[in-house]
Amino acid sequence: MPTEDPQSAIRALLEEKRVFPPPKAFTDQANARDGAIYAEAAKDPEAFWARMAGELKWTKPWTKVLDWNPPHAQWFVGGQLNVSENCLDRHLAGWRRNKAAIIWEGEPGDERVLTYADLHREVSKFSNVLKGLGIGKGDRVNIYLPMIPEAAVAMLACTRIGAVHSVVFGGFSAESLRERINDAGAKLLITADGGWRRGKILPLKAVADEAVKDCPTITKTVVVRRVGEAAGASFDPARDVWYHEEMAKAALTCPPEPMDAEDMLYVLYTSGSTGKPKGIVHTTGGYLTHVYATTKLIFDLKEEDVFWCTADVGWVTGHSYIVYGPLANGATVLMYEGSPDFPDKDRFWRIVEKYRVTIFYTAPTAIRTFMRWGESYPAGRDLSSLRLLGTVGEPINPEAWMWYQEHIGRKKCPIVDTWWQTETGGILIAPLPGLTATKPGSATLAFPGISAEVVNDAGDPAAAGYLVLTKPWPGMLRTILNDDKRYQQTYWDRYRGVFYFTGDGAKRDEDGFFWLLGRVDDVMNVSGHRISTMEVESALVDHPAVAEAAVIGRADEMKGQAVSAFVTLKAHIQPSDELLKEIKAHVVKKIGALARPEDIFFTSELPKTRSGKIMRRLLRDVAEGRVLGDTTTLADPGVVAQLKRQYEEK
Ligand code: 6R9
Repeated sequence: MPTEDPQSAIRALLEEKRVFPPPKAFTDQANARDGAIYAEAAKDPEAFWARMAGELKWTKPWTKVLDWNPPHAQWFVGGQLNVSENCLDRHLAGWRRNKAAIIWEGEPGDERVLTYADLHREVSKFSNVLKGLGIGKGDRVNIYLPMIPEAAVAMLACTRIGAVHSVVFGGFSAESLRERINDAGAKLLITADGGWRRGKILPLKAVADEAVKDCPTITKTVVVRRVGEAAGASFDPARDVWYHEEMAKAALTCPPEPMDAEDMLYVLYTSGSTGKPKGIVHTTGGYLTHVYATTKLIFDLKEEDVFWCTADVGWVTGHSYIVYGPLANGATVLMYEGSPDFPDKDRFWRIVEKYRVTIFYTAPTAIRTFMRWGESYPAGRDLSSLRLLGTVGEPINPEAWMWYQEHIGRKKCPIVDTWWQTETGGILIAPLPGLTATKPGSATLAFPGISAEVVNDAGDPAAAGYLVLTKPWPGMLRTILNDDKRYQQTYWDRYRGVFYFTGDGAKRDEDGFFWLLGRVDDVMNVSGHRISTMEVESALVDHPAVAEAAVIGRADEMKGQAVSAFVTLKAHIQPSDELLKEIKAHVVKKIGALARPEDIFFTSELPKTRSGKIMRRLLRDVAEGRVLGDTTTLADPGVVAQLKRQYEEK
């Protein structure tokens, strides 16, 4: 049922006035503590990025920092480097060799620590395994793994030999996996027999088997033994090889392949406003520079930190801030396999206490869940090691921000609210924690070297409107795989190739601070996950009983948005609870559990304009219990009034 006041989150953002200057003790030790950095980078962004890139190891220097032919950018043209060499080999010369690179905790409580030397050896060995399986520079490799160190090993091994990885989140269905494998034309799939989630086994291998049945480009599957016998995974000796068996035979060293700065590094699929997911293309030099610099300055990484980003490596946050950003900085990363409430709701705080985590980065939806569980869970654990907190994925409501600051940060940790997208590669808007004052609910200012603006429809600066980026940046997507036209249409046509259109609404306050207000397109944000309304609609109409469907993201206190579906059934089919369950299950089978509709509402008609367009805005009004907006353009205004009556009776 609709919440009492679904717009309250946005209103709270618009009325927020509190300001928290950076704590002096933090500023005194911060990586970024000279405020001149903003002006200096604004004056010459290319010089700023070149300085950052210069902290990495290049095997051939670039000849030009930026080559900009709108809407296509090339960064560090002519330069060569290897990502795995920068994330691993570069740290082996001194004492960092035996420093923890990855501290891993499995959900059942098993533990592993890989030092930089260990990780380097595992990655080198797996690079040789990949080569032995016929994978070389430019080949596509699909990764469908749980949160285990092998996920990072597989990604880094691809970068070592110049193969392009495409990681698919372990919660996606066989159909979603298949679609992504085929779009990328992957030759190899790396998966596991299973993974652990809330004490249950995720049957990854079974899903992978189902997917690759129709993947003609896949020649082999590498299977990591994570769960063992209990997973009951099948094994096809003609196609499958065990990771541990291949690793046992592999040579210990593998020279890193020199890569051009603009060689493709990875593809990562994300939802857009059509049904088909987009393969976002990231390249080597600019991306690594961007995630290296943002990790160093926004997360203030120091040698002794333990950095924990709770995202899954299947999302961009995991790529940039579990693997590439922190490892390029030589940091210690914590990786956790399972759920925050298993075996109990203090699991995260036990982990912070156990490993003395110093920097903690999570999503607002998780913070709201912790709030609901109550402060006794964090209060019962020693969180004194924490010194900096971060959030990402959706706007944070001021109430959750304040709770985070008080109950997790114990009022001494700055909070960095970081705005960015799969497409941007790395963070673009966020405070520098030693320099920027924070305001609860605001992502504050553009990162040095980044040019962001809020504009109206005409493209003129406005106090409220659309967030755009007015200059290219090193981590930006280069194109959409196999669809450069869609790249141009989605991001650049709206402002004639001059601005990058983010798809987010935003406002700017009197201090120039950015306040993100959510998506303005047909993309929903459910618990920080991007889902397209069209994708869910296609899954719904794929069910034999469904005639037509419209999906909206309804405001939800915990998840940010919840998937709400309006469905008309084919003639002679009667609505029932049974059918409702069946249709929900169908969406899960088509896309994955993350897209399961929270509610499905059967209706005899959908509100449409005279030209036949479904009026989603009105459906949102109905679902959120608002007074109905303008219905004059409707073909039959009675439909929506009827819907509203029905909905309220439910
Ligand atoms: C990194 C990531 C991107 C969309 C983006 C926006 C929303 C992300 C946010 C935020 C407000 C923040 N978003 N961070 N909104 N404040 N700090 O989440 O990538 O999955 O591609 O989602 O998420 O709407 O456009 P992705």
